[in-house]
Amino acid sequence: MQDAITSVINSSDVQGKYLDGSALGKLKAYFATGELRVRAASIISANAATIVKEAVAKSLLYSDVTRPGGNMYTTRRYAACIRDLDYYLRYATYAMLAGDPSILDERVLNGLKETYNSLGVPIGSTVQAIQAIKEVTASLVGADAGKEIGIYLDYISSGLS
Ligand SMILES: CCC1=C(C)/C(=C/C2=NC(=C\c3[nH]c(/C=C4\NC(=O)[C@H](C)[C@H]4CC)c(C)c3CCC(=O)O)/C(CCC(=O)O)=C2C)NC1=O
Repeated sequence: MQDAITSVINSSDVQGKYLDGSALGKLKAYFATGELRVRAASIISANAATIVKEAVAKSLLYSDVTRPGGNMYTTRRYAACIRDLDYYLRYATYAMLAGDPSILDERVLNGLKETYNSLGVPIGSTVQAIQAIKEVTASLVGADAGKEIGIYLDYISSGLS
């Protein structure tokens, strides 16, 4: 896992240089949004279960996936789906705090698409639910912080697609 600081320093070190203007700009932006991101993480952790529940109500409930024959049908599979969405929100929150998506590649997306395909988990519906999480979260944390967490929820969505 990397964060905004190690990522900028590593790439300067590879070139044997001090941080240049663009590297320093990245760090500046990271520090300037630090408080915003920490505050958002605290609101998200206090409301994670509600966020996931509302997102599911907005996107998946009463759709084909929850009906008999759907991939979320039966309590076990419904619970697996909720658990997956909770993983996405938690790891997106970690990535937002780090200011870097590498943790998502390493711990979430690695092999996920193949797992979903082999279990028949519909990726389109999953992406819809992740987008609903984005909306519900933004309405709780505010537009600016919503944009920050949105970057990493979108990263998961594109990684799955
Ligand atoms: C932290 C990293 C991590 C991730 C991301 C993860 C995902 C993950 N989700 C799984 C299953 C699953 N995932 C879903 C999810 C859904 N079905 C739907 O129709 C919805 C659209 C969607 C929810 C949005 C379901 C229903 C299963 C169970 C499928 C089955 O066993 O038939 C499985 C297979 C093993 C299991 O059932 O636990 C994995 C590995 N596991 C991990 O350790």
